[in-house]
Amino acid sequence: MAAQAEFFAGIPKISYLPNAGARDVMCFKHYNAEEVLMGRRMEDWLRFSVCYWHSFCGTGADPFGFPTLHRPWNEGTPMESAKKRLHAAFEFFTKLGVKYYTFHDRDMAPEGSTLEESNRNLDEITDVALQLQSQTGIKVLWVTCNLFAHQRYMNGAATNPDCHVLAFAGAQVKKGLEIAKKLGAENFVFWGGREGFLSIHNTDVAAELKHMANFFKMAVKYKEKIGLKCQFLIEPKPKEPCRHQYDYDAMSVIGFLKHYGLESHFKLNIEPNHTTLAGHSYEHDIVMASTFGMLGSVDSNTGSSDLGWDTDQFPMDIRDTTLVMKTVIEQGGLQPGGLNFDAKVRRESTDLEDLFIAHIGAMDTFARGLRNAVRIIEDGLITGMVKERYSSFSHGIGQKVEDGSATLEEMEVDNFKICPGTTDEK
Ligand code: XLS
Ligand code: NI
Ligand code: NI
Repeated sequence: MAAQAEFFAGIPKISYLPNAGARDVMCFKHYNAEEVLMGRRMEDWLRFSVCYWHSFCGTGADPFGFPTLHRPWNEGTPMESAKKRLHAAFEFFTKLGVKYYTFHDRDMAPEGSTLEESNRNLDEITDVALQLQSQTGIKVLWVTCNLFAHQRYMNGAATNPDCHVLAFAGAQVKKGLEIAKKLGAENFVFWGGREGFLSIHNTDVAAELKHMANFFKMAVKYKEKIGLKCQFLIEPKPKEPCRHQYDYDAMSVIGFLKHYGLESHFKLNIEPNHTTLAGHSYEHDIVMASTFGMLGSVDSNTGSSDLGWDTDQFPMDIRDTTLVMKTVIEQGGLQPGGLNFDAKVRRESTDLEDLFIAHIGAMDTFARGLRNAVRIIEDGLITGMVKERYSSFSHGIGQKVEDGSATLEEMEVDNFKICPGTTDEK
C-alpha cells in the first residue's frame, strides 16, 4: 500500500507517565495497559474501543448549527475521503494504543443509489480495512447497520409498516453480517433507532414486535448459515429519535428476548447515557443486565443529567466507572465485548488533538474505576456486609425460600418471631 500522509503529525504514541503534571494531557497517568490486576492485564479488563461515527464522521453539526469540525480526511469524492478517513482512524487507534474499533456500515463506506452500489462501496473500503487490520493488529469490536438515517427508515426498519422497507433492512443486515465475518468482528450490534412509535393511534404494537422478533430470527439463521462466530447484541434506548422505543431499557429488552425465545442468541450492549435517559441511575442497566447474565458490552459514555438528551460525552466520573468495573469484574470480564467510546468531542473542541485528549481522559477515568473496583473487591468489606444482610437465607425457613421448597403454610408457622427493623425475638 502506498505510504500515507500523517493526519496527526507531531503526536507520538501515547505513553503511561504516572508522574506527569496536570498540564501534560497527551499521556496516560492511570491507564497502564500491561499492568496486571486480579490476574488480568488492564488492557484485557477494559477492552477499549474507538467508535468511527463520532470520532471520524462527526462534523459538530447540531439541530441549531452547521459543522464546526473540519477534518483533513474529508477531501475528494466520498470514496476518496472514506479511504483517507480509514487511514486517519488507524493512525489514531495505533497512537492511542486502543486495539478495537466499531462502525456502522454507512460510516465506513458511502451509501450508493442502489443496494448493489452500497455493497460494492463497502467491499472496496473493507478490503482496505482488512489490510490495515492485519498490518496493525487492530480488531473490530463490533459492526452495526445504520437502519435509521436514510429517509426510507423514517417509520422504522424491522418495525416499519411497509414490509418492503423491512426487506431492505434485512438485505442490509445480510451484507453487514458478511462484512462482520470478513473483518473478524467479535460482536454485531442492533440498535433500534426508529423501532418504536410516535403515535399509538396509527400503530399495531403487537404486529411490530412480532416483525422485529422475526427479523432477529432471520439474522440468527443467516449468522449460523455463514458460520459467523460473533456475539449478537441489542442496545437499549428509551427514546430519541422516536418518542417511544421498544428497546426501552435492559429489562424491556430481556423481557422481549425471553418472550420470543431469542435469549440464548443475544446479549445487551448497555450505553449508560441511554440508561439515564430512561430515568435510571448511571449503573442501573449494567447491573440489571449482568444480573441476568446478559451484559455483553458497554457503550461507555455519559450525559448531563440536567439536559436529558443523549449527548454522548466521554465518561469522566470515577464513581460511575468504579461501579461499572465492579460489575464487570464480578461477572468475570466483558469479553468478547468491551468498552466502546460511543462519545464525541463537543462541537467547540475543534482541534484534532482534542480527539486524543478526550479519549485519554476517559481511559484514565476507567483505569481509576478499575483500580477502585479491584480495591473494593479485594478488601471484601462491602461484599461481607451484603452477605451478612442476607444471612437469614442460609438456614431454616430462609434456606427453604432460597431453594424454592418453602410453602405459604410454613410462612405462617414462621411468622412474627422477629420484629421488623430489629433483631429482637418477640
Ligand atoms: C445512538 C446509539 C448508536 C448505537 C449504534 O444513540 O448509541 O450510536 O450505538 O447504532
Ligand atoms: Ni451506542
Ligand atoms: Ni447513544
